[in-house]
Amino acid sequence: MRVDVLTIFPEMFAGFLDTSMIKRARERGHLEVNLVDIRAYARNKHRNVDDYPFGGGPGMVMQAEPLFLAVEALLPAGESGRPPIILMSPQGEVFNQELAGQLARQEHLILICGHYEGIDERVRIGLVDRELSIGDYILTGGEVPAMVVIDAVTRLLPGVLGAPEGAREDSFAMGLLEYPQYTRPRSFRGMEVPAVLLSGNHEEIRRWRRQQALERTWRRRPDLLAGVELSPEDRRFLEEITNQERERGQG
Ligand code: 9D3
Repeated sequence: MRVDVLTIFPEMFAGFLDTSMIKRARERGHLEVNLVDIRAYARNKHRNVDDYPFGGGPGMVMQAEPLFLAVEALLPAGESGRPPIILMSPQGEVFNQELAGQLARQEHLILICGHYEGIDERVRIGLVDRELSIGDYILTGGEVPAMVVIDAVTRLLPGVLGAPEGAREDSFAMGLLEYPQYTRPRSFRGMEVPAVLLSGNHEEIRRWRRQQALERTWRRRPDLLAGVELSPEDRRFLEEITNQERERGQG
């Protein structure tokens, strides 16, 4: 997959692109990230790409023209089909795992990182196909959100992760929070590894992990349970803990 990133801060991406899974995916040819400095398409000699808002008001607005020129330079005439042009924006649809899966099927993406107080509306009207937010909090710009999207999409590209992880996500465990994990030593500062994990009884271990994942999800993220397929055994277990909780509440 190729991802073009339009930004006025390309240097923000250096550490991200040269570390861990993203670095490996690039080295192995699964991912190509092309950083485009929007200022290279500024008309004025100071390379400004923002201006005052028509109608007045605080702050500066990112101009339309440099973004149009930058995108047009990426799309040589005659190339069949046009990649999705995505604006990272607090007003966008909230990015999630399903959207990551959709984007991972594309051969080419263009991500635009906004800055300043806003972007000239004609970028939305005449250039952008969709807008993505990464959640309801205010950041200083679209660069970190673009890295979030690239990270989540890259690990879904064929060949990027080893088979075990891919298989794990297809499994019934998908959609629940993770069960507690332990490694050596068996005893650490008075905290013991649960005996079931040392028992060697794989059916018991599987059941314990499933129940821990169910209970954790029920307590912390009950909204996720709606999207999970529950076995009759799962339902019995969840009923048991809701009953216990009710008794505790009354007692
Ligand atoms: C202070 C200006 N804000 C008015 C209430 C609007 C605003 C403009 C630009 C707020 C944040 C930003 C910069 N953020 C992004 O470009 C951004 C973002 C985010 O802030 N949160 C979650 N997802 C995203 S995607 C892009």
